[in-house]
Amino acid sequence: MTDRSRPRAIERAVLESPLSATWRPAVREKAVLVGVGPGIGEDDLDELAALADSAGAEPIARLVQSRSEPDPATFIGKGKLEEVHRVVHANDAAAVILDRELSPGQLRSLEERLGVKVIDRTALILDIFALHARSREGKAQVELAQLNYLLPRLRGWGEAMSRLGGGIGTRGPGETKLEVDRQHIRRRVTKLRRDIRDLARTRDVKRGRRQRSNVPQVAIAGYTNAGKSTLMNRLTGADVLVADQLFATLDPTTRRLSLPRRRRAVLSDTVGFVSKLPHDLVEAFRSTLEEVTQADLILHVADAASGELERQVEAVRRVLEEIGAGSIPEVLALNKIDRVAGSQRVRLAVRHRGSVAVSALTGEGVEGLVEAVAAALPDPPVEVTVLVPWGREDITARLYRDAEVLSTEADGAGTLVRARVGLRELAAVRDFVVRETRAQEL
Ligand SMILES: Nc1nc2c(ncn2[C@@H]2O[C@H](COP(=O)(O)OP(=O)(O)OP(=O)(O)O)[C@@H](O)[C@H]2O)c(=O)[nH]1
Ligand SMILES: [Mg+2]
Repeated sequence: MTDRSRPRAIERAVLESPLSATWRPAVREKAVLVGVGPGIGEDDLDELAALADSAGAEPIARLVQSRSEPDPATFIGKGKLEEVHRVVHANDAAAVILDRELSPGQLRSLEERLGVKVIDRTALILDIFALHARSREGKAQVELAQLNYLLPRLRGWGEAMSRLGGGIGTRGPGETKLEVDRQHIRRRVTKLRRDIRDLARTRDVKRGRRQRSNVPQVAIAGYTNAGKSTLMNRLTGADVLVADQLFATLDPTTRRLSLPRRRRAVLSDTVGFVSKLPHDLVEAFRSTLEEVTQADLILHVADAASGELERQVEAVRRVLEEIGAGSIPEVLALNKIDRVAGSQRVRLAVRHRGSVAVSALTGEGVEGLVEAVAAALPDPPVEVTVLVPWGREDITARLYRDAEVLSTEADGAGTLVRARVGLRELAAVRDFVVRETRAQEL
């Protein structure tokens, strides 16, 4: 909960974003944070406070209610509702932010009872994404997710739509868009889907080119704010934006990574994860998240200094499963180790066997991490020339199936096949190899 003003870059992005037509806050809006859950404590709202801060709100109070199930009508119970009302109006807060996704009905009745804007966790995250999207693809994806969130919450022309007037959690389709009906929104959704597909195709072409070049792909994945972009910059000299903000990075960046023994890989940094990542966002960002599903290796960056480390690691693995990247090998980097005491480091090393402790900030442990990445990558390809004797066409067929055949040429004793093979295929054709070059400049 800071009172620093909104960073300039973000201010600019807001003004430029087509989605923010109505949003011109002169000051950070005060917001009251509310959490509901069994045994919940105020500390459990740390992340919500960081999210609120990243969305440009100023969290001024935290109220929690321990109950196993939220109230079906108003989410929080009656007594707590009165307390929230009191705190909101005593402090002149402009919004109440809840740590879960609310049903459209709950949202509406809470808003009616509290007399201020009510923002759920999903809307808040969508809001940050809207602030941080830079590329055309990113903006289209965010808008798609926002509209899908909005659709079931629209109740025609009247009150429901007017709640969308400016402010955090509402930096959605602007006022001009409020004058359109559901039908119009549906048409827009269809168009956005098509645009996203086309934009993703362009990226696919680039990715396909990289894949054909046989350079292994390493995707950085991790909880938001874990230090993914800092590590990307440290490893490749890229200049991805680093900020103490949640979801600072949305657009994928790809750079070459030099590995020991003259091997190379391609490293990409992309959108971070968070627990309870809104489903609409996962859907909308599928094409961006696919960068991760296509990787040969996932470099999972976690914030070792966070008290929530274990839960965050779990949340990331869950999203990876959900997008179909669950079986890709992973190297776990325990980042921000500069902020972890010695005794705790030992405990972490035992708990996360095979992980590498690093500090993307100071560079500590980064060399070891690069070694670990290189060791975990698939075998480097080797270029060979094989003399396949007459009658052993099965070998040629195998090379066509499992390797990349570069050329064939008839020879007195058989066929000379030049191919790029992995180490396993190399072992299989070992007896027939007449020339071998380790492919170093791939
Ligand atoms: N102390 C310390 N801080 C770090 C380290 N790595 C990153 N940070 C800080 O953590 C914050 C987040 O870093 P980013 O690199 O933007 O994190 P990210 O994972 O890319 O975050 P998003 O793109 O927002 O999901 C910044 O303030 C960094 O300076 C580290 O090793 N040690
Ligand atoms: Mg980042």
